[in-house]
Amino acid sequence: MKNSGGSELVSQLSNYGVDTVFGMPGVHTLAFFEPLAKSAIRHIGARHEQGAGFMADGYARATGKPGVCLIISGPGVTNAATPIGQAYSDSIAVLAITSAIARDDMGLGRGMLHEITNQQAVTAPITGFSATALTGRQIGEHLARAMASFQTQRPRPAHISIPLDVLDEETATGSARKSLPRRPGPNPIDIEAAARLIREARRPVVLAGGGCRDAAAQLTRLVEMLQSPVITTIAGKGVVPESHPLSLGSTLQRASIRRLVEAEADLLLAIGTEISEPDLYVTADSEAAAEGLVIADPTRLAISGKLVRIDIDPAATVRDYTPDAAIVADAGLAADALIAELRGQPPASDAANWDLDAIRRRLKRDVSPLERKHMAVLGAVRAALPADALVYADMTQIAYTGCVYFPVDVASTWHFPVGYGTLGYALPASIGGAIGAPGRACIALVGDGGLLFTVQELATAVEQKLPLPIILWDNDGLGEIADFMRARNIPEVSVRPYNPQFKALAEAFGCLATVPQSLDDITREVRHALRADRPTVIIVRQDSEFLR
Ligand SMILES: Cc1ncc(C[n+]2csc(CCOP(=O)(O)OP(=O)(O)O)c2C)c(N)n1
Ligand SMILES: [Mg+2]
Repeated sequence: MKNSGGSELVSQLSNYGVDTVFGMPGVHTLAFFEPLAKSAIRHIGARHEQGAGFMADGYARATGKPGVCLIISGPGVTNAATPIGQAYSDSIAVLAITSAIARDDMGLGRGMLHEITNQQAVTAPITGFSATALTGRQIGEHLARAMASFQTQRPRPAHISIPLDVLDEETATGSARKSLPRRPGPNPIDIEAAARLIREARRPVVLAGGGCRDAAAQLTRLVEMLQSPVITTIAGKGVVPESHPLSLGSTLQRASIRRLVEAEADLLLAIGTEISEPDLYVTADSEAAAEGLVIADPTRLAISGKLVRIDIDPAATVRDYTPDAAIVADAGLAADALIAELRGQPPASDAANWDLDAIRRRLKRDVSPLERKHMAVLGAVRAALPADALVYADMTQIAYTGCVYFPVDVASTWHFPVGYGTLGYALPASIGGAIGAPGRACIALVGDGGLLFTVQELATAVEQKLPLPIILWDNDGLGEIADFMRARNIPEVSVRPYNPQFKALAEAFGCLATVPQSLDDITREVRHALRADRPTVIIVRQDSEFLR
């Protein structure tokens, strides 16, 4: 049999260890499916390419391997653009492989089926690279580049377009690069400079971001050596266990922590974080919180102490702030190098310089009545979950509270679409997570507005027989936007949309569905759902009697 472009792709993916792809077939991708059927790679069919992209994202987060989606040209690409954009802002290794119109038709605007005159350009701004394989040989070249970039750099999604004629054309068999390099370590001169500053600090604070996801043990050792409080961004939630005596959790959004970072720390050690805008939305103060207002415009940190930044992405070490020392390296390798450097001459910083218990008490006090409701529900959910459970959360108010107050002790378990902030993430991403890590508890946490963005993927979850609890926070509308409108005295517009009967909807898809009547009920239902042979939609109404 001839080695077509389609066969070449499938055999290369297999050689890189890809065993699962998410997608939606079409006439343009038939050339993928012929070899795929003969391979060991399983194809998980989604109900929309947006779902397939989020599933690939959720799979990548659960497994640490690239998440692959396989979709058609044109509308497949534009439908997948949103999850690709999300993976870009959250640094997730998503590989989108799509067909494209034939080489001879490119750029002419001939009205071919699924035509985009410049498909590669559609995903260029939301990928590390978007490339078109102009020959069969280039399929392997672009794949090698994608795999190497996932493993060595800040992971960004990649998009490889393969023209129809290249998919069908005979091509030589290429080889997958088996020995890919790993992420680079730090320059010793930079480590020395950073260590000098750290030794001089009395009250250093560590801010750890999503770049530390694979460096939990090293980060924890570093923090213990510095005896410094550690705060994480949302993407970094759990990289040091939040129950650790030095952890202040993912709390940068709280005014008291903001003050601590800005004014009380004499050195901020920021590792694997952009210190990006979504992490800087701040609860104004406890009085405003008591009124239910938890929104303040994000402003940059006004750092008064020294700043040391460590990042794999050179741009992130110098952006927005002027660091006193900057290190370009993998977070874990840099932490190890700092520990080794400081061991000879340990720093004088001491956790006793902080009253961490008082800070924690204040964090617990500074919550609005609505956040208290969220916390009660989140506590009931947490009680049903093992420490390593995967939680995929959507853009809903209960998840915003969860970003701060859902206790997380294991890195890479709280997954929230932080940067791009797209609705509809949680359900399909949790499907990808459940498929990637079948032995682990996995849940989705979603609002009534967000669920309707990707609700059709309930069918995928049923088909895959996933024991997936989907906790639906139902407040009859777009609660967050309604609050923003109210805060600006705008009359409510389109924030109280008509909703379906969610229980009937879930059951129509073949899910189990339940409306808990108490917090204990929630815990029980989540436990039950984790043992079921299909997904369970657990509807928690904000106006529930038991949350009054
Ligand atoms: C794709 C997309 N469109 C619009 C928004 C703006 N947005 C952010 S939160 C939100 C409300 C979501 O409603 P729901 O899921 O019910 O959550 P709630 O705020 O009510 O808890 C909207 C519309 C968004 N984040 N993403
Ligand atoms: Mg809502």
